[in-house]
Amino acid sequence: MRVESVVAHEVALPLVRPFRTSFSTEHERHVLLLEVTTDEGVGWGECVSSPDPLYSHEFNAAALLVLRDHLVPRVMGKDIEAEDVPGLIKPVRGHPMARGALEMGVLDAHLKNAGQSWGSYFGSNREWVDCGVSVGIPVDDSIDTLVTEVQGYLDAGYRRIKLKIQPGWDLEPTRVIRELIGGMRLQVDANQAYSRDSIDHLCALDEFDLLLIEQPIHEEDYLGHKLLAERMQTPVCLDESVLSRDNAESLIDYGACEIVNIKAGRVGGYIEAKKIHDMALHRGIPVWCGGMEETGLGRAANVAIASLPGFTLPGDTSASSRFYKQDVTEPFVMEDGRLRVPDGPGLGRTPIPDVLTALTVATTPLS
Ligand code: SMG
Ligand code: MG
Repeated sequence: MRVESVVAHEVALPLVRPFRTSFSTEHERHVLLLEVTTDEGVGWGECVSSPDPLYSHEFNAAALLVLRDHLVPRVMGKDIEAEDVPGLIKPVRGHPMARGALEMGVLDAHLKNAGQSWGSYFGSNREWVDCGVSVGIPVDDSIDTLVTEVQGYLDAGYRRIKLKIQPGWDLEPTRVIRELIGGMRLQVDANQAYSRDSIDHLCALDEFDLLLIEQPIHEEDYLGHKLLAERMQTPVCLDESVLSRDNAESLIDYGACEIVNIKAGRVGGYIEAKKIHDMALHRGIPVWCGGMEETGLGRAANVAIASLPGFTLPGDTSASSRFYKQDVTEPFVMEDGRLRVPDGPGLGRTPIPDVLTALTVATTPLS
C-alpha cells in the first residue's frame, strides 16, 4: 500500500463532568485525529496526547510537529505493508503517542480495505469485554460527590471501579467506596503521586482488598516500585513506566510490577501493545486495557484489543457516555456492563462527517 496524505483534525469534546487526577483537572478533551489517505482507502488514527505534557512528556503541539517533520515523511509515498510502519519510524526516538496514531491510521486503512476487523487481526477470542470505569477525584473534594458518582456507575452496570488517588485523597475514599460496592472489583491509580517514602502509608490500602494499585510512584523509580511490591499485598501494576515490550519484561523480571496496564498510545501503537500482551500471556502476568478518554475511534481499537485472551482483568473500556455526550463516531453503548467488540472492517467505526466538522477546532495537513 501507499500513504498519499495525512491530515490532523484537532477536535474539542466537552466532558460530561470534569476529570481530575493527581496531575490535572480536565473539562474538555482536545484530541488529534489523523485522517490517513492511502491507495487502499482512508483510515483513522487517534493520538492520545493532551494539550499539556502532564500525564507524560507528550503533548498535542509536539505530536503535530514530530508527525509532520519526522514520522509522516518516513512512510509517505513508499510501497509498504501496514506492518512496516513501526520499523520505518523506529529511528525517531520517543513520541510513542504520535507514532501510535500514524500506525493506527495506516492499519485501519489497510484492514478496512481487506474487510478484516481490528479484533480478528490481533487475535480476539471474545465478542464482549467487561467494562471498568475510572473515577476522578471530585473537584469539590467531597466524599459525598464521589459516592453519588460511583453509585451512578453501579446503576449503569459497570463491573469494576477504579479510583484516582493522591496524597490526602486515598484511604478514606477507598474505605467508603469499598463499603458502598461490597465485594465488587476495585482498584486505585495514583499517576505517580507518591514516593518511596510513602510505602508504609500505601500498605494501609491492603485492607481494602484491591485488585491492584496502579503507578503509585514516579515512572522512573523502578526500585521504589520493587520495594513497594515486596511490602504490599495488593499487586503493583505499572502504567506510565511501561513503554515497550522489552521494558515491560524488564520491569516484571526486576520485580517492579505484577500486573501491566497496556495502553497502545503509551507504547507506540497496537502492534507493540500486542507484543506486550503475548509476552505477559506467556509468562502468566495479567494485563488489562488502559484508557485515555478515547473517542469512538481509539475506543474501538481498545475494546478489540481488550478481547485478546491475556486481558483477564476489566479495562478502562467504558461506554462513550462516561466522558462524552456526543462522540465523534457511533457511540459505544454498554449492555449488562459489557461492550461488544466491533466486527466491522478495520476499527469498525469512522467519524460521523457532520459531527467531525462541528467538533473540529483546527485542521493541519501533515504531508
Ligand atoms: O479512558 O477511561 C479512560 C481514562 C482512564 O484513568 C484513566 N486514564 O492514568 O490510567 C490513567 C488515566 C490517564 C488519563 S489522562 C488523559
Ligand atoms: Mg493510569
